[in-house]
Amino acid sequence: MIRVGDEIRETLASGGAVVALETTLVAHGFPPGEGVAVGLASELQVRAAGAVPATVGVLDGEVRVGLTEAELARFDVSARKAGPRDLAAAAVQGAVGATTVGATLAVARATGIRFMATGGSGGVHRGFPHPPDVSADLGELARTPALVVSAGVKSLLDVPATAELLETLGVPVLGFRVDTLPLFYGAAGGPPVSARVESAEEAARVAAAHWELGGAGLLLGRPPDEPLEDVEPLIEAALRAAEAEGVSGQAVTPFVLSYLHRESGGRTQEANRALIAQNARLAGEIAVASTLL
Ligand code: PSU
Ligand code: MN
Repeated sequence: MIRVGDEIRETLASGGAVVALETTLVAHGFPPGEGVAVGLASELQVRAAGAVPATVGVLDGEVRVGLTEAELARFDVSARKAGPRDLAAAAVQGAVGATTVGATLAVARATGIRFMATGGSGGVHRGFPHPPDVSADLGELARTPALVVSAGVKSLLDVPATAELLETLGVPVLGFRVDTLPLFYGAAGGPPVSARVESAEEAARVAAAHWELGGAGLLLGRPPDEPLEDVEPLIEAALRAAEAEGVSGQAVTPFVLSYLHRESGGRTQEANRALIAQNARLAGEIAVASTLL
């Protein structure tokens, strides 16, 4: 069911550094045709740090760990967004399944990968709508022994509620050289982290200790190098538009991201692109640091 690329399998077997990457942001996080470059840039950043990228997606009846460039290009807007619940059906039905953070973590758990990178993790959607919408990313963080490097939780969500739920689930929320959780585009104003770390090596040591204690996932928030601090009014407008158009469930995040990209004149898109690459680089550095402990 799961096919792991040769380089990734060999690296894992020898205790080397591997970083899992998702495909939902490739297929649904950017305008058509632009996600592939973001995915490739993430892979390059992981390699620049000295680690091996493992991009995950469902293709041709298998869960694939490691994709060629041509394979990555098949994760376009027609791909199914695959959360953890969708992996099996997408594979059996031969669909192209673009994996979320949660689904990528599920595959990491099955293959022994301990690190991944994304833009922003999913969480509790705002206003506790009916029906409630809580990303499956949280459930997988609660059970997968892996560290996820992100710019925190996507700020279109209810970030304080997500932080509380992460605490309930026992998921450490680490801040990379910051005391508060980054807000995806923005760096400031998020809830406090449970611990601050100053280096990739310290993050690797905390993760290793957490796993030794029987813990599972950790979320590490790295603020974007060039944050956008004024996106909140646009986010509120985007969420109102989503509601007015009856957009719900898995479609909300892609709808809001594309609304922001359009209405900000591309500024949120550029910020999103840049922070994904920065997170991939740091995840690679932490994966490498963990092999040296
Ligand atoms: N980070 C980004 N862009 C994205 C995502 C993360 O910069 O599109 C995706 C991830 O795949 C994450 C998903 O798992 O958004 C969360 O979606 P939902 O809220 O529907 O669970
Ligand atoms: Mn959801």
